[in-house]
Amino acid sequence: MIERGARSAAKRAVWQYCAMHPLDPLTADEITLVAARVRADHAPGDGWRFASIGLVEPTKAALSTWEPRATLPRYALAIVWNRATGMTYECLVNVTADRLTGVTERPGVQPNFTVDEYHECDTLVRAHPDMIAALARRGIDDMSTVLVDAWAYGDELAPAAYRDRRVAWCDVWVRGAPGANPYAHFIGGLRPIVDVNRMELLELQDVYDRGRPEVMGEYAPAHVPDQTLRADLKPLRIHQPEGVSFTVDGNELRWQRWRMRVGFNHREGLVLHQVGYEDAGHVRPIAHRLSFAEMVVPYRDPGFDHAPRTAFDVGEWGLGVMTTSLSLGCDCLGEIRYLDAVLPNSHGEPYTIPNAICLHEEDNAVLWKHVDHHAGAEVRRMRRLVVSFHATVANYEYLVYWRFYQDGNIECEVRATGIMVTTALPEGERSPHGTMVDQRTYAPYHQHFIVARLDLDVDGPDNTVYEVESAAMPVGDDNPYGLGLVTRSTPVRSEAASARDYDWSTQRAWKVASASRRNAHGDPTAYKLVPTGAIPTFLPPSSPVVQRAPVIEHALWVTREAPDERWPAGDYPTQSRTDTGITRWIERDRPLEGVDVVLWYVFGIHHITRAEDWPVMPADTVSFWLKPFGFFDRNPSLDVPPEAGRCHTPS
Ligand SMILES: [Cu+2]
Repeated sequence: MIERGARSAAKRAVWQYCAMHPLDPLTADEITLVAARVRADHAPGDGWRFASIGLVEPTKAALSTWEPRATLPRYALAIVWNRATGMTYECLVNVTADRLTGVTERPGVQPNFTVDEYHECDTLVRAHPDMIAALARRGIDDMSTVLVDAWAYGDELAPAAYRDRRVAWCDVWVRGAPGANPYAHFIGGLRPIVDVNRMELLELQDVYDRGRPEVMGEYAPAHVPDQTLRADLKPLRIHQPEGVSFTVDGNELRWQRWRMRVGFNHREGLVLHQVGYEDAGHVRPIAHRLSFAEMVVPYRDPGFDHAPRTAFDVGEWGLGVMTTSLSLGCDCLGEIRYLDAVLPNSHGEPYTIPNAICLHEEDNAVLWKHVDHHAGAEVRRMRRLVVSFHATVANYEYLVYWRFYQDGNIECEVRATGIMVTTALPEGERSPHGTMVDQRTYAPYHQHFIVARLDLDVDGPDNTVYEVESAAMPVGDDNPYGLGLVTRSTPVRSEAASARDYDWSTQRAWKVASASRRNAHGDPTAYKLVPTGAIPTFLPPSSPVVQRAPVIEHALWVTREAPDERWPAGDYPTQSRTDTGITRWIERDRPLEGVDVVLWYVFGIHHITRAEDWPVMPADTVSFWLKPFGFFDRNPSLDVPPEAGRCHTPS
């Protein structure tokens, strides 16, 4: 039997289809319908949790035949597990027909952790007598000031006795005062280990007590002692008196010549679909899908407190799940349009994240300019469209900005901010693995690897990726001064050769070229991936994190597009031991020339911690670019008009 409330949700869901695009995220009614169907036909009772419910996106072939106001069957994938047995199931639901069409058992995996488990774990540990006693020995007796942060293990780093369980290890933090920052005071040497299926404390590791140093780890003005806020900032306001220059129709976004669809899911957060640029009356495709498919954050400190600390923020938790609401004038400035996001909790019930995605325009100084001594100056202001979202992952924030420019450039920027993990040291000691940031306190070094999944379709799906490099010509009769510079372009012919590294000495980049279309100058139309932000791993191949996520070992991977190849560190990186993602896929060595390719670009922040990053980090910024490279015949922003009455000298 299906619940009564779910029946009306099902009816509403069906009525919505006519107005929907096949790539639109699942609605609250659809999530309710899917959860009810899965509960009715497969996962009854309270002993089950939903790890996720997400849209199964239609294939490109299906999308190419779709017409507005027609209906493509909507499918959703619900990942559930039985807490009693620990078994995970993938349930495929035909949402349009309200039918469970398939169930796949996935033994030996752990699905992503859920927010419900995070909160239940915190509540459990704080109420446990062993924990209360351990903290009392450290002089902490007000458990309302304590915060317990659950982290997922890599299999090899979990205690052997617990590896077949769903197990979390926890950080313990304490606020200096009610309402103050919990991440100011790390209780080192104390690690609760929890079976989150049974919600049972398995073990409380208690290996040292260094007391609590007198740190100033507060950032909110109410808790920062003896601080006077600056008084010399005059208001800076952005006004667009005639409104914004973009339109939002459902999830379709149009701005200047750009077209795209905005999507969202629990794992990747923001997803951009069908990104194209209108040129001479036709929308030319550039990307079918852009998203972040994984983040891997290994801490580079082998000590007790940090050895298991390698976060897979996309696969273990989900950037969508961690997405926080944005507020006007704080997160985004100016004339803003927001989109809400809808996700399920671990009971399959939908909830809304209001203002999850921000859409706005920004002025970005000069687009192009020339001053002619006779004709005067021509200047154009650069404007960009920004699609952004923010994720709060416990102590850390990731701010993600996709920016679209009038000259065809796409910039993807990530800002890391929030609060670093810190650890107390014995008096007079320093750690070789971190930077001193406060009294006998250091912040361990760590790295943030982000894997962007870039399903580019440059003038259609049939593309070839070229590694492009610069080289100096040898000195000779035709190059007497050694000035000759040439470029070379080498196709990435197949997946076996697709793991590529950045090379500063050749200014290496990668060009994604159409196999069929050429520009007016005879060159293939292309976009170039400009590999800023690539970082090396400094990890031996034997390291557990490399075993789990070898994707981080190279800056670029290229694969043949396959709808089921979405997660480069595997579908289930939680408690994983080895890679089931990208290194498995490329074993097939599929040819890559003139086919539908996906680029996996690995970039990030090599975070050698600074004193200035404490107690709250000024945003650290990293980005990469996708730039048209012969995609247009000339500067496509020649037609950007001057600002009214300015920036232009009439002749
Ligand atoms: Cu960092």
